[in-house]
Amino acid sequence: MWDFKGVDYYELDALLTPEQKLIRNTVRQFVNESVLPVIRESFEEGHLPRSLVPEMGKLGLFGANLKEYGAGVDSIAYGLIMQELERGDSGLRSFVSVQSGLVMYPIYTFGSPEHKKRWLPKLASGDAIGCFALTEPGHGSDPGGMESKATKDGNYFILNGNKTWITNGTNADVAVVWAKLDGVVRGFLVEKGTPGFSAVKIEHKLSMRASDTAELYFNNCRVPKENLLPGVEDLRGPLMCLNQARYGIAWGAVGAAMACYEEALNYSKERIQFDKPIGAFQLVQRKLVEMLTEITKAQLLCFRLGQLKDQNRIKHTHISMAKRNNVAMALQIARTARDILGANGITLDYQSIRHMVNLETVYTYEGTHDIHTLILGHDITGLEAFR
Ligand code: TGC
Ligand code: FAD
Repeated sequence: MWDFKGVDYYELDALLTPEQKLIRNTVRQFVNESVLPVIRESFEEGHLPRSLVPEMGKLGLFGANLKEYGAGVDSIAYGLIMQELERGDSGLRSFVSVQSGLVMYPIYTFGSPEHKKRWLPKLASGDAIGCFALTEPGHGSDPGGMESKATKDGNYFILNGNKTWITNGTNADVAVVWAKLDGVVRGFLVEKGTPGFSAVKIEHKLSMRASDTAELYFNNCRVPKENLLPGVEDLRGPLMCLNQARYGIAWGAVGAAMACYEEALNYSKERIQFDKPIGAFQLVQRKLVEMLTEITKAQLLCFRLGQLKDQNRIKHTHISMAKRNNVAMALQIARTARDILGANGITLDYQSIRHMVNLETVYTYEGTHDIHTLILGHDITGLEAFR
């Protein structure tokens, strides 16, 4: 394994504040010292490296961009955290994306003062884990068609329905569940152990193996009426959460791509064929040059996206462009890195194939590549092509 030096061809470091660099370097060191030594085993065994959760809590990685309950870092620093985590493994970044963008964010933004007091400190420290349940077996790209339903019964809501592909579903102390109440999408906080709520781990995944994914069942599940998120109605609620997580993915994908590029570059300088390092062949150089160029373009996209977010000028379509581009870019780079590594590239002794298979999930979740194409197509033409 080679030491990771970072990929910064256009000297973007010069544009970072000392605080942003410090945060990036701290997470980089955490990934080198605590994540990389254990990630292969977790991936092979097919579970989240749970021992890292308290450490990430201590580092302030959960809800890092939230004021009062988190460190309140700016959007570029938040993105750099995601980049470094995904340089370790997409599963780890997923864990933090869900905890921060999909659980703490909706409680912070739409929750009551009691919800915030009860959950945010524990979620920030990692003493509690959360999950976000939007997708259903019959409604992935089209969450507006969801069938999960809540009905009112005195001081309770009765929840019925199934959710699937839920990251952290089996580990979660609290699930942010989206279901229709009188035909309108609403968010409910469902606590572990609530009668009628169960979670079953999805086995045999070949991607995101270092992340736990579950199916959730709500069978006449009685949720106290205070657990309704009061601050939002309609699909806007989950979509606003997705904006936070998709923003993190755009940065995270750059991290995965950087890991693969560095691995391929180092390997190409050491691997000898036809009496020369393979990096001396024009075809390999072209692949490396294309990888570096695409990473640099993606870094610039992220940097500007972060500025727009901090200036409150970001649109969800800006985020779609960066998620769509950067994940496709990272997946292509992971595949090319795997190719440069030859047969060695198919083993977990190297990182590229682990990133490659993880990125297949990232390409699909949080809006598939093609759904983001349609979101952007809609924005620029004014013509909707979903239906
Ligand atoms: P559509 O009519 O296009 O939009 C409904 C209204 O919402 C507005 N809107 C948004 N607002 C804020 N943020 C966004 N991202 C928004 N997208 C759309 C839109 O402007 C409209 O507003 P208005 O005022 O005109 O009514 O809705 P639609 O029913 O046609 O559906 C399209 C949509 C947006 C749902 C679809 O394009 C989409 O995004 N599908 C993807 C679903 C998805 O991303 N699911 C993710 C599940 S969670 C997950 O994957 C977690 S992975 C966790 C991990 O990291 O491990
Ligand atoms: P579908 O929507 O069935 O799409 C299948 C194919 O059809 C795709 O290629 C898609 O682009 C295409 N397609 C669909 N509609 C159109 C259209 N209108 N035009 C053209 N093409 C179209 N969800 C959560 O709620 N919470 C989570 O924590 C979560 N974590 C996940 C973790 C993992 C490991 C995975 C794999 C998924 C996770 N998801 C989660 C679910 C994820 O968000 C969905 O898988 C995703 O939204 C796509 O839905 P689908 O799989 O049902 O695919």
